[in-house]
Formats: sequence, structure tokens, C-alpha cells
Amino acid sequence: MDLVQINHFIGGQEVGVDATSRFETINPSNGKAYASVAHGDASDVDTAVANCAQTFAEGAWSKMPPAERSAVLSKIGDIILTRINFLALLESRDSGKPIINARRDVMRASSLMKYFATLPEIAIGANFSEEPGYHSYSTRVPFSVVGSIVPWNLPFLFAAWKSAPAIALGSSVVLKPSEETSASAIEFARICIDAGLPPGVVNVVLGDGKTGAALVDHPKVEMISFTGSTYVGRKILQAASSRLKGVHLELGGKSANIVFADADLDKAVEATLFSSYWNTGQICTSGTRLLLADEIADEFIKRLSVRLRDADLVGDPSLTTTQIGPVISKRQFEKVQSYISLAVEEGAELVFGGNTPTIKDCEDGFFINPTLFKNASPKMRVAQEEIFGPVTVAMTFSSESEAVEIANSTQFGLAAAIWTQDIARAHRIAEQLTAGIIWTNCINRIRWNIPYEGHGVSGMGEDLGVECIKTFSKLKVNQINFSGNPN
Ligand code: TXE
Repeated sequence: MDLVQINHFIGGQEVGVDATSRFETINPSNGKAYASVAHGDASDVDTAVANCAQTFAEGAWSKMPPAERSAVLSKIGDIILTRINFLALLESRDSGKPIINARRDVMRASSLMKYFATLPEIAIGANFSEEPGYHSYSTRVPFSVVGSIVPWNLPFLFAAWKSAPAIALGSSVVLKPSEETSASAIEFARICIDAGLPPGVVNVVLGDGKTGAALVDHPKVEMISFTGSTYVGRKILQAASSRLKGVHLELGGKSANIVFADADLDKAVEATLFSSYWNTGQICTSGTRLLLADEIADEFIKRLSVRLRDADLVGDPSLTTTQIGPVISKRQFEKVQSYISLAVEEGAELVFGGNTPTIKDCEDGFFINPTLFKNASPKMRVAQEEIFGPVTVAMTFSSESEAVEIANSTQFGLAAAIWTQDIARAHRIAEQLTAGIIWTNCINRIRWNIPYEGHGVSGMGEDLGVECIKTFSKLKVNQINFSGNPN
């Protein structure tokens, strides 16, 4: 079978059709290569950045009236929806996401663009208290070129999410998708053009970590927005800081999902099922550490196991009945398997899964059954490190203070969830947790107008909401002297 050819997208057109350096991309549901992808080097990055910088300087987008910019962003959201069938199929084949999951991501990308369409018309400057005869005010100015480096777990959604704030404010963006999932970022860039975004506002360069590193190092890239591992986030921060660039990092997590004895157990079980295993557990905010109050631990595990058994979640991602697909790659498959073995070695008790299913027509796919361990202890590596697969480790606590201590015992600080009917307790616990976003009686709830920021090694820089304007722009102050004094 001929491989699909995927090439860079620069200045409104496909670039790199003749590229000799290429890599294959694999369909995770059958382990087969289906596409050949152009591998960008430093010179491709330079072409993309130079084109973005020129577009920014010429001002067709950066100086466009805010209301017109809003209209284009909104239209991007509209076009995304009209292409949902195509985009969901593409995304499902590229990432192994079940088709219903891929459709959900595409719909969310559309609503995200609609939200960010409101940003150009929001000014967050200030007037300052001044001496008579002086007037001082601030505005926010966009970075010229933003490098946006994204991972493989939400490829299309992140292409939109990590570009939208920058373009809303007038920047140009060079987008570098993960080498595991190159396809949908190109489609996002095409949609931008079809919606009226001038060529050179969103360019896409394909490639691996080296391509990403070249983008971070490029002198004309003023800001880097990165979502991925803490390991790479640190490297990016070091490289970018030597050039004093703006940096926004959204990194790993090991979020605590804390269930108190007074919680509505059925709702907490259902939400845990979603949080722990949705997207095959490949979500940074997943509640992968399940903290259960002693009194309800056995009952909770029993109900969750029954739901896992009855739900029959894993299957061929192209079927609309499938809830959980394969993990992204052979490498991730092996990583998750090694954590499952480690959990057993460390003494956690396997309650469900831990093995690989055989899926009809997908025999060579990277499938792992949803896996649940109980009686883990907080210091185990499986309770400390991000597994990024369908594996949840449960442990127990006997008091509020112990719950907080366990929840705060990792180096991460992305998210946490609390299940209780006692609202005072919910506030008391939330006040003590180290996490950028805390949910009470809900979990993995992201709304575009509600900001968040990773704590600990989970990231830096405010994301989403009006707050992200500060992350994606620079402060500029203007002091005017009309006093007649010399200074
Ligand atoms: O991520 P990487 P990987 C975590 C999760 C997962 C682990 C590894 O634990 O198991 O990371 O996944 C680009 N300079 N998350 O290997 O390596 C790379 O090409 C610049 C959490 O996929 O961090 C890709 O585009 N860029 C997470 C992107 O960085 C570099 C989502 C992410 O790759 C680079 C995904 C470099 N030196 C994984 N090296 C989340 N927070 O949601 C790599 N890249």
C-alpha cells in the first residue's frame, strides 16, 4: 500500500514534497505504517520562522482591527465543525483514539476557537495613579513569532489550543506537532487559511525533538509554548532562558483523586472511570492516584471493578461502540507494561486488567486493558511517576491530614479532585493541596474561560481564560508628561 505523504505547511502552502529526509508514522491500532512524513531540519525551521516574522512585520494580521481578527477566529471554529467527519477519521487513524473520542476533541477545538475569538477585543491594560501633569498607562503587545510544540495525546485539539491565544493577540505561530501525530496539525493550518487567516500566520514544521529544539533555539522566536513531558520542558526552559524568551510550559501530572467516606460513591465511581481511562489514560490531568477513605475503600474498588468488567471499554477505535483504543506507540506500550510489572514487584495488588486484549482486525495494535491496582503505598514509583496509560493506583487514608499528605507527596502539582458532601471539608482540603486546578465533585473539567497553571514540576504560565493574555504577550507602559516640567 502506498504511504500517505504528509509535508510541512509554510506560507499557506504545502512545502517539502521533495524532502529526502522522511519518517514513517504508525497507526497504533494495527502497528502498521500508513504515512511518510517530511522530517524538518534547522533550515526548514528557519524558513517557517522567517516567513512568520515577515508576516508579523507586514501587519496583515498583527495590525488587523480586533473585530476582524475575532471574525476570522470564529470562522476557523465554524469550518472545523463542517469537517468533523474527515478530521475525526484522520485523528483516529493517526493517534488510535476511538472515533467518538476523536469527534469530541474536534468539537472541543471548534468551541475553543469560538472562545478565543472573544480575546482580541478584550484589552487588559491599566491606568496608573500619577502625579499632576503626568498620565501613565499600560498595554499588552504580542510576541512576533511564537513556537508552539505539542504532544500526541490531543493532536488536533492542542494544535488549536496552543496556537489560538497567540494568534488572537496578533502573533504568528510556528507549530511543531509530535512526530507520532503529524497529520491533523496540517489540517488545522489549512482550515486557518480557508477561514481567511493570512498565509504565514500559522506555519507547521514536522519532525521530532531535534526539530523542536531548532525552533526553541531560533533567535526570531520570541516565545515558546510547550506541552509535553517534564523532562523535555526542563530542557526547553534552559535553552529558551539563555535567549530570554517567553516560556509557557504545561507538563506532566500524577493527580490525586480523593474520595471521602461521605461521597456519593456511584457518581465518584463513574467519574473515576472516565478520568482514569478516557483517552487510554493519556491525559496529563487524569486522576491516576486514587485516594480512598478507609471506610469505603473496599466498596469503591468493588464498584469500580464491576463497572470496568461490565463496560467492555476496549476495542477497535474505528467502531463507534469503542471507548478505549490503543496507546500511542510501541514505545509507550512497553513503558506502560513495564510500570505494570513494576507495580506488582513493588507489592501493589492487581485488581483488574494488567494484560493485553486481542482485538478483532487489530491484532498488532498497542492495546492494554484498563488496569487497577489497590493497596499501593504513596512512596512506590508507580504512585510517584507519570505512567501515561490506562493504569490507576489506589491507596487508602484514615484522616483528612493523611489524605492531604499523600496528595502532596509527588513532585507534580497539576490537578486534584475531591469527592465529599461536606462543603467545608472540600474548602479545607483544597486550601492545603498543591495543584493548579482542583475539582470538587467533578473531575477533568476544563472550560476555556477558566484559567489554570501547573504547580510544582507540572508547568508554568497561566493558560486559558483572560489570564492567558499575560502569558502570551508583553507588558508595555507609556508615561506622558504634559506638566510643562522638563521631566
Ligand atoms: O513527550 P515529549 P513524549 C509525558 C508522558 C509521556 C512522556 C513522554 O508521561 O509518557 O511525556 O512522551 C517535542 N526540544 N507527556 O516522548 O518527548 C516532541 O517532538 C523541543 C505528558 O511524546 O515531551 C513533541 O512534539 N521539543 C503530556 C513534544 O516535544 C522537543 C503529553 C512532546 O514530546 C524536544 C505528552 C526538545 N529537546 C507526554 N524533545 C502532557 N503534559 O499532556 C522532544 N520535543
